[in-house]
Amino acid sequence: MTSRRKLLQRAMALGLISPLDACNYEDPQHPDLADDFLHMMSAWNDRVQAALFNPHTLAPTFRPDQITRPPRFNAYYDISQVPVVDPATYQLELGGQIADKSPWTLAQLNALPQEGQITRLTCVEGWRVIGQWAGVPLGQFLRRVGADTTCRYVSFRCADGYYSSIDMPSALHPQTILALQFLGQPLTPAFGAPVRLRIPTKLGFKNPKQIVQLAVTNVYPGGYWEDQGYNWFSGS
Ligand SMILES: Nc1nc2c(c(=O)[nH]1)N[C@H]1C(S)=C(S)[C@@H](COP(=O)(O)O)O[C@H]1N2
Ligand SMILES: [Mo]
Repeated sequence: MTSRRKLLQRAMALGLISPLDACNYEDPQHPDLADDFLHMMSAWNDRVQAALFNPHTLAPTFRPDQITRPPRFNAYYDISQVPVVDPATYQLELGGQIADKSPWTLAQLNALPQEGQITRLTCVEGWRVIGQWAGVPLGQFLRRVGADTTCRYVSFRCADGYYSSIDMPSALHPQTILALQFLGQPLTPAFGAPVRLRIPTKLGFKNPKQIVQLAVTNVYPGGYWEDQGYNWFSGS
C-alpha cells in the first residue's frame, strides 16, 4: 500500500486527481477503487509514453564482440515446452485493416529485403542481453501488403498461444523488424522460429516469438502480459 500511497500523492501533486478522488481511494467500502485508480494511471502512462515516443530516435546498437553468449531464453513456460512450427508449411496469416490478406510463406518472407541489427533486449524480470537479429522491416512489410497505417495498433498471435500488440508509430519505426534470423542463422524454435518481432525500442515481452498471425486494427488488442497488468506501451 505504501507505494500506491506514494503514487497517489505524486498524482495529486501533479494535479492529475483531486483530493476528493483520493478520499474515495481510501474508502474501505470501495476496495475496487485502488485497482480502478491503477488502471487509470496505467492508461494515462500509455498516453504520455506514446506522446513522448519519437519515431526517429534509434535504440542503441552494439559491436559484434558485445553480443551476449550464450543467449538467454525466456517465455511464460520452460524451454522444454517450446512448440516446433514446421517451416515448410508455415504461413503468416494477415488480418484486420490490410488490403492484401494473402498469407505469406517463409520463402516469400525470406525473399524480401532484409535488415540486420545488434541491439539489446531488456526483460522486465531485470536482465538484458545483446543479440543479433535480421529480417524484414515491419513498416516496409505493412506498406507492401497495403496495411492502413492510420490505424492505431498492430497485433500478433503466436504458435504457443502468446499474443501482444504495439502502437502504429512503433510498428513503423525503422528498427522494428519481422526477424527471421538470429546470430546469422535462421531462428531456432526457442528464439522464435519461424518469425518473431524484434523491437528494440520496447521491453522484451513486446517481442512476440513464433508469430502466426499479424493484424492491423483500431480495437485495443492487449497482450498476454499486458492483460495481467503490465504497462501496454512499455518503451525500453
Ligand atoms: N511466443 C512468445 N513470445 C514471447 C514470449 C513468450 O512467452 N511466447 N515471452 C516474451 C518475453 S517476456 C521475453 S523477455 C522475450 C524473450 O526473448 P528471447 O527468448 O529471445 O530472449 O520473448 C518474448 N516473446
Ligand atoms: Mo520478458
